[in-house]
Amino acid sequence: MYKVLKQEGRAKRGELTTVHGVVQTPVFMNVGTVAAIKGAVSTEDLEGIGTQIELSNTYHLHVRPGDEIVKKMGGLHKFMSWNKPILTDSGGFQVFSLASMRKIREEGVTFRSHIDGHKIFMGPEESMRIQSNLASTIAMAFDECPSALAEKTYVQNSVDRTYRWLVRCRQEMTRLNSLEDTINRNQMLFGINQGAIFADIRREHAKRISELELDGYAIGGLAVGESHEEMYHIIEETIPYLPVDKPTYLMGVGTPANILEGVERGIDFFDCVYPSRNGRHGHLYTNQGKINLFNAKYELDERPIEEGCQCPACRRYSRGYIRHLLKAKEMLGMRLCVLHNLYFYNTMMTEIRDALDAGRFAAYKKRKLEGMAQEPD
Ligand code: PRF
Ligand code: ZN
Repeated sequence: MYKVLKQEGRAKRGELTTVHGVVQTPVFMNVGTVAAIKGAVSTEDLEGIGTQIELSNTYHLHVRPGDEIVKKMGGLHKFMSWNKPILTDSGGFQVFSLASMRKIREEGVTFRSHIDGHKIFMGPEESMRIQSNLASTIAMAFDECPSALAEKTYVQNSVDRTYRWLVRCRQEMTRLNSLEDTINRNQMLFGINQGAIFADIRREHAKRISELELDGYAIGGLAVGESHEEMYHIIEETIPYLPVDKPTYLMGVGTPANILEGVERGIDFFDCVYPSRNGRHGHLYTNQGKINLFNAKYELDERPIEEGCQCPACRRYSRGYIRHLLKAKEMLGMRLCVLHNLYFYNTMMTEIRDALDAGRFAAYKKRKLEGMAQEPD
């Protein structure tokens, strides 16, 4: 059940109640593709930095260790020891971005595993069955994410097929949720809007999927090569045609600035690999802009990554020390950097929710963007 608690323009402050607990939105989902947060971050760490919801991937877990194994281990929550909500992406996007030799037909997609090259078929029913075996809180519909460069007729045909796949997803999910031996019989289903950069296709598709009364709606197919301005424009064109009383999710986005712009346009859920990926490379977010700890100027820097930050890295360690760990390729260096970045994202989301609660999101956004645009010392 989802409730809008407060609105400021199109921006929503919401609350999604699930069988695994309540999610306060807007929220950032910490990405654990293979049921692991890269950078040696444990689920206990996630709890410590205020993570509300974790994201994993159908495709990766199907290939390894196998969704049947996860089911036998009691489902993803028990398997990875995380009792808060988990959203699983459907495999659609990963098949298109990772796997090789894919062939798309009405039934689904045939492709080769990126691990050992064996042939796999995945369609809407397979994706739903895998996600049901994983027993995530929220399952994503199986979609095709067309390239940002695809021609309009290709995109129109693809989106029509993605719609038919969604209807099949919903039917299969209803069936799976009615089975005795399904672990999470309350699994939710989010539909995914597609249409590349064609506003008219996006709008039509948004209207059609809204009629299906799903548990939530994602905007997919963005942040795949188009400009930020184009992405913001497409969100503005699409959101008015999705139900206000359902959560919205902007898939795979993005930078802190992208998130602030997304919230302003009505998005509830975000996920992105940036905080963990950048952290592993010593690129750190601060309210005074990004810093790169590999820079020689931090060698004798006794300050924490960010003054006043309450993350496990900043509470104890200096920039100079963490820089040394990174240069020595010690795992602790990466781990501390990832923890700081995830803490930065989660904290920003708390600030966003507080600002929305207080009816001062616009002012908060302006101040935050100005701070982050600085050149830190
Ligand atoms: N579809 C799915 N997952 C996704 C995307 C999509 O379009 C994107 C696009 N940014 C990220 N993850 N299923
Ligand atoms: Zn910190």
